[in-house]
Amino acid sequence: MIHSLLLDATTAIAKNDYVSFTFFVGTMAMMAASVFFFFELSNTSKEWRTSVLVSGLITFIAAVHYYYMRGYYADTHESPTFFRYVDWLLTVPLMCVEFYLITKKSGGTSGLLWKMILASVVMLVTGYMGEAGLADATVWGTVSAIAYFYIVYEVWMGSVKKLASNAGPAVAAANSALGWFVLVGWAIYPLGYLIGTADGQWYESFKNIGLDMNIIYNIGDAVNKIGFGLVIYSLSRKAA
Ligand SMILES: *C/C=C(C)/C=C/C=C(C)/C=C/C1=C(C)CCCC1(C)C
Repeated sequence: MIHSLLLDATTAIAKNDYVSFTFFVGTMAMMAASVFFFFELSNTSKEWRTSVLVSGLITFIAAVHYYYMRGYYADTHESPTFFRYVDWLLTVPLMCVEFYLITKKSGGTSGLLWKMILASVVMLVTGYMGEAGLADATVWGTVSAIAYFYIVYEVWMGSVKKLASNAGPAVAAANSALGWFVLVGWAIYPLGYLIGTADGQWYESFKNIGLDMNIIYNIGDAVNKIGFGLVIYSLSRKAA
């Protein structure tokens, strides 16, 4: 009785359905991380409170989207591309805000923030057009990648890097940790995109070795959103 009630309320996940499983675990991880960041706000110094709050907002927005994406996938077994990109359009600009907040004291400007946000929006809107099949996936994926490399450049070699170095060793170290997330962690996404938009023989080969775009995106989101938040959190403890 209780068993069947539970099955009604929560679509059962088949044993080998890794896509559904990662949507489910992703939802829980984002929820748990949000609770953590929000509760820690009360013992975070005033100087870092906004940064930790933004970490919590990023995982919270993702938690809500994951809740929907999990349900959408369970019902239709199709990729929730639209929800996915709405999530990213809200959370990736907030990740740019984190760079602004940690460099503000050493001269980070809103002009630089807007350039980063603009690059992230270009990266995501062009990526969406390719992935949703509204336009050529290779052409728009390439445009998206150029915008992505601009963000990598800013964080590794550009203004963000310089400002972070001037803000002292704790901020400089946090910026290079975030830089690794942007360079390696974010590179997970174009890999998912290649798999999701591949056709013919390529598509079959990816499927055969069990690679699926949604699994890759779900792992990427958990690593990047929670990881980013934890870098900011530990900065808030070191440089109190
Ligand atoms: C929390 C969500 C994050 C950090 C999402 C990041 C997404 C990307 C870095 C996506 C990049 C893409 C390319 C560089 C080319 C192909 C299209 C995209 C949008 C998958």
